[in-house]
Amino acid sequence: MVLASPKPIRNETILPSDVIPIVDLKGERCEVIKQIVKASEEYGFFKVINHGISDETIDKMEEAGFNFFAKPMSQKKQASPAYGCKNIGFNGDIGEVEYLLLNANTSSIAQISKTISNDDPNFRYRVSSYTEAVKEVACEILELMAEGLGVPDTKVFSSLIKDIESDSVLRLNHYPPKDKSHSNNVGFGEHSDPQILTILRSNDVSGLQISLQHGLWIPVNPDPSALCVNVGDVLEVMTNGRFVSVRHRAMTNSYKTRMSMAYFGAPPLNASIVAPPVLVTPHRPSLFRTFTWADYKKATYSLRLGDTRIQLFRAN
Ligand code: GA4
Repeated sequence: MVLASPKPIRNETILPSDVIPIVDLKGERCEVIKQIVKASEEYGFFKVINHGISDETIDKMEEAGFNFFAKPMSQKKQASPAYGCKNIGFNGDIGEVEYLLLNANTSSIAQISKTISNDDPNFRYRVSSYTEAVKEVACEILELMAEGLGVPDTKVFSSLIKDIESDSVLRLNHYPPKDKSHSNNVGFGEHSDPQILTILRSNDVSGLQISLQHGLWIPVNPDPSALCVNVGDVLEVMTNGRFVSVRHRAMTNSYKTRMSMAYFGAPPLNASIVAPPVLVTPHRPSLFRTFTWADYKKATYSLRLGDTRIQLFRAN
């Protein structure tokens, strides 16, 4: 068996993975808040353990995902546009990945394509149980973040993803192994997530890497019992640049299939994206102009995966 060690591509440096903060959500509250704020400022990324989502909820979601991806291609394609293979977005980005991209608000889950749910009658239930549970964790973390930043309304971030109109999505990414001779070992290329907060769970296969600066990559050790949390562009804006939206990518490996399940917590389309007043001071004036999530989403889809769209919304 060949073990997955991240391959440096071009002149990139791979740093050790043990620098990634791990936050025990059942730990002492003040300590948890401090660790989350520090990790979000320094890396925009951390892992959480003791998150409270049951193994059953996770395993059933994962099983439903594996069952779906095991179907013949002709059948999977019937679930398009929720299903996609290799094509990422609409502007020519390609990766060694196939995926299901599902709208994560309750009414949309009820409408998940018949192609998927006719074959697997439990699919909708599994998606809604997993999504509800992961949304709770996202809200808990966002409220701890707000408290740690001294924002009086600690629900200022979480209320956006709790809103019934929230534009959150759930993405299952399936990365089959690629042998070493394969020219491209990038599963999902370098990018930042546009939304507020991403919560990602993967099976025990490596592949995820985060970037500190261009060319400095840290592999994230897989831990199926932990959740990876990353700050998205909207949270960088809403913290007036205190938290950083981390760039990351997923590599394929040559020995085992990787599957990740990512929940992207997003605001409703018409929500205004603006930092709470306490985070805008004469010393730290607003770095960004006010815009809506619809404006940001439109810019996101007009650009390539690796583009840094947040710059377009900087204040002058
Ligand atoms: C990256 C994060 C999420 O997976 C996603 C992706 C979206 C897509 O696959 O449709 C995007 C990508 C992601 C950012 C730039 C645009 C949009 C593909 C792409 C080229 C669902 C999202 O919200 O943004």
